This record gives sequence, C-alpha cells and structure tokens, in this order.
Amino acid sequence: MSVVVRSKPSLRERFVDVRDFSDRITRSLSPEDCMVQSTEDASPIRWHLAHTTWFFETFVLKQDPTYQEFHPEFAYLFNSYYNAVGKQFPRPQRGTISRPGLDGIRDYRAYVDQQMMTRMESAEFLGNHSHTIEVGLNHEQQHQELILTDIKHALSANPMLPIYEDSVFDDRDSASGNWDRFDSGQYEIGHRTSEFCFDNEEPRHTVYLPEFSIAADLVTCGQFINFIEDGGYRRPELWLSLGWNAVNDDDWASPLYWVCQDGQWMQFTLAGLVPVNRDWPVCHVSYFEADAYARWAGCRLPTEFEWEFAGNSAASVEADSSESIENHGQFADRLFRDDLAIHPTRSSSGMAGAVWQWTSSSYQAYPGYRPPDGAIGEYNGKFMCNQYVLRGGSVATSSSHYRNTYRNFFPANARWQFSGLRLAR
Ligand code: AVJ
Ligand code: FE
Repeated sequence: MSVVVRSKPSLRERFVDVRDFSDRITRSLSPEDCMVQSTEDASPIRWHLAHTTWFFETFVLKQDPTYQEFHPEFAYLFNSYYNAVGKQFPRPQRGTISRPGLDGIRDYRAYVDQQMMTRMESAEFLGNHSHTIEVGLNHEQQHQELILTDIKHALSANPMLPIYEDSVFDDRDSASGNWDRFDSGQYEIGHRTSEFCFDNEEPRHTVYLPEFSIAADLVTCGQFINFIEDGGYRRPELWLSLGWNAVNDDDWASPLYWVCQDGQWMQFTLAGLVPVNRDWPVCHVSYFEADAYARWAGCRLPTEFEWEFAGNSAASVEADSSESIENHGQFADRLFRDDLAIHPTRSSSGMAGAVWQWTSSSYQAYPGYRPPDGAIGEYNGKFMCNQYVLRGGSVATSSSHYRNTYRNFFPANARWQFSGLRLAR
C-alpha cells in the first residue's frame, strides 16, 4: 500500500480549508435549521458560524487600528464568554435571535475572510499573528464538532426525526477483548513537539503511574445493553451520588438518543433512526454513566495520564508498521480522506478517533500551567473546575485537529457529545 505524504499546508491554505469546511458541513441546512437552540448547552448553528468569525475579528483584525469592524453590535452578540473583551448576550437566549439572517452571517464570514486573506499576504502580519490565527483555526475546528453535535440534538427533538445526511454505515469491526498491560513507572505527560497545541496540554511533566491495564476496545453497545438489562440504571450502589440524582431527575434509562421499540433498541443518528448495532461503540453517555458501567463491569475508568501513555505506545507501534495503518481506526482513516464520519461504528481500531472517552481525571492545570496573557487567556484555563477530561477524539473531530496529548473536557452530566468509554483496571 502506498502512503500519501502531504506537504505541510501554509497558514493561508489552512485558513481557506478550515473556513470552507464550516460551509461544507452546514450547506445542507436551511436557515430555519440553523436557528434552533434545542437545549441551553447547545447553540444555534448560525451562532457557531458567526462566533468563529468574531474570534478572528476580535483577536486578530481588531488589533490593527485601520481595521473597520463589520457591525458594532456583533462584538456583544457573538462573544461567547470572554469577560476581558466585554459583556455577552446571554447564552440560553441565542436561539431567539433572528437577525442578522443566515445570509447576513455568511456576508460577515466573507468580509472577515477577505480581510484576513489580504493581510495574510504580509510577512509582518503573519509574524505578529500566526499563533493567534492557528488558535482561531483550531477554535473553528472545535466548533465544527459542536455544529454536528448541536444539529444532532436539534433534529432529535423533532418528532419527524429528520436526517442530516444519508449515510451507509461501515460495520466491519468486532471487539478483540484484549487488554494492554503497562508497567509502573515515571512517565512524561503533555505536549512536547513544536506543532500547535492548546495551552492546557502544557507544561510537559512527569507523573508516576502504578502498573495498569487498559482495554484495547471501546465499550460496545452490546455490552452496554447487558448493563441495562442487569438493572444498571436502577441500582443505586453502582452510581455516584450526583449521578444517581441525574438518573432520577432526568429519567435516564439508556444512552441519549436511544429508544426501545417493540423490544428492539433504536438510536437516533445524523442519518436518522437506526437499530442499535451491538458491535458499535456506545456513545452519548455521561461521565456518570461511564463510571457506573465501569463499576458494574468490575473495572474503572482510566486516568487521563494512563490514557495518554497507552495512546503514545499505540501511536508508536502504528508508526513502525505500515500494515497497521489500515487497522488504524475511523479517525486516522480520515487522515487520507479529509472527511468527517457521522456515527462511530468501530470499537477496536486504536485508541483514538471513534468516540471521546471519559477519563476519571478532573480537568485541572498541569503543574506550572499559566494561561496566556490577555483576553485569550480565558480560552481554557478558567474552566478548570467541575469538569472531567475526555481523550481520544471522535468521528466528528477533524484529524488535522487532534493530537494524543489533546484534553477535551465537559461536565459530568453532559451526554450530547460523541462520548463513550474504554475500561481500565
Ligand atoms: C473544549 C469543547 C469544551 O465547547 O466550550 C469552543 C471548545 N472553546 N470555544 C467548548 C471551545 C472555545 C470547548 N470544549
Ligand atoms: Fe468558542
């Protein structure tokens, strides 16, 4: 097999690629689709398209005093949470805003794109802003994943169960049942190359890990059905206290998007309602459900450090053997396709790329962490409280966005992301 090695794209090329990709994944949506905010956690698609544009306008273009802003009200309307930039329109009401229309938001994107593209011809401009532009592109890629999870939630709330994209699922996979064992030792954790990373992946530091084993497969839907049928959602001894509250307050009896029809579990996907496939990885579970499942299975969730170390080893094994690239998972498959899948179907294809995997680690600063100076310092650091780290990337993550040191984070009750789990012991 031949491996295509692409030369590293320039920042301008990457800018065009990433901005275009937002258009591509929203092209099939109507203006009405783009206005819905079906839950406070999610945002209207139109808001994502504007906010990612606001990011470049605020943190790059407005640094230049000759730049003319597109609209004076947008600074307030499309600021997500940067207090140092100014006040923000309340998040829960984002779905009540109908102007600018979707066309107006596309005009805003085109204006900012044009301003950026012209300026990026200047070496001086690139010298001053390339890191922030890189952050802006990675930011937009995060929002591309949120666009998919948020439109999925919005469509799922409609009893007509509309389809985002028709898709044939690729089912070639079955769990190996293997465990990978690692010796105790002192291991280096965190980002180390000169490639881009987010601030929360640094500084690199040493951790001590006792001997551990980590499952080669993700927990599958079939295994999760066994948990459900064993009364998993009705047995308080399996649950953390806050998790048990969530089960009862929100009537959880299965992963999000699952419904039982005539004894058959069905699940809503971006391609509509399909039968739950027992071999697919379980997805749309909260930290609480992941933790309860692990307890039921007599195991536990890995820490984020165990996960990263095991992921490093898996990546180096794969790099040594061209053969293994073929078995390298939904996520890495896309390195060569530059595409997004819309539902995870492979449970045993490497550590990364099917679903984000809950770890038992609280989202905290690494020793010596310092947020960047200025408003952009609010990007990651201020959320280091009451959230858990997820590792691994998902079918909705762009492969050019993911690294083995990547730390995603969500509150323990969040389940609308493509989140699943892998066991450790
Ligand atoms: C890392 C996915 C939790 O959803 O707020 C978007 C990503 N940060 N804009 C989030 C993000 C700033 C972030 N997560
Ligand atoms: Fe954002």
